Amino acid sequence: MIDPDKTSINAVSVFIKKINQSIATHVFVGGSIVDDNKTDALIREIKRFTKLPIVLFPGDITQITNKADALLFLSLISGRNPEYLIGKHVDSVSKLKENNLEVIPTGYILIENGKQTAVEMVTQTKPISRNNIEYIVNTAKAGELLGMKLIYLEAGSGAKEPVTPEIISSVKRELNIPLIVGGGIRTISQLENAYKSGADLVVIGTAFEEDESFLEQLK
Ligand code: 1GP
Repeated sequence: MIDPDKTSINAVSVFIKKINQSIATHVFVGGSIVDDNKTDALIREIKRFTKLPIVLFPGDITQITNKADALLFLSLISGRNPEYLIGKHVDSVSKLKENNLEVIPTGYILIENGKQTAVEMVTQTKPISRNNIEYIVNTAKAGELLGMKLIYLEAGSGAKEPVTPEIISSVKRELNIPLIVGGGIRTISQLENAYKSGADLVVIGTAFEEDESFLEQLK
């Protein structure tokens, strides 16, 4: 995952070449707080260097751009803020009608990780306690029953602790749709644990921002 607010356009070519040589299968682009138009310019540059699919992970409507291939249409189903459950989605429709993005309805579930995250601050919602596994599972299942095509378990960018293997395996056992896991994954063993527990896709952002050589370990 690349956060347009933390990535300089000049650094894209070198970084994307490392991504191409790694096991990465998709490039996610997005962030909780991003200046207008940065996403569009960044994706244009990324596309010059890779054929991997570019998937928008937007914190806001301004980040929607037809330069990407797909959009995670995120509904924050762990929270109870109507704006992030359906409001922003309604507001984005005219923009979505103008372009050919593949829109993927995604149940986005924020799980408490030991410190407050940007998602929590921006959306003014509380994460679900990591100890309340039954509630996390039921939230994910409710998302599936509502017709969502993906569930994303999020500990939050830069999380102290990633989503635990127990949470991932409990959710995966009940789901018939793919499961994405992200937030706070900084080591190969955390990455392997997430996949072994049942994640279909694991998202990494901060670890690459802090140390690009981590990407070189993922060949
Ligand atoms: C954030 O899940 C992603 O939305 C990635 O988190 O930046 O902690 O890797 P990190």
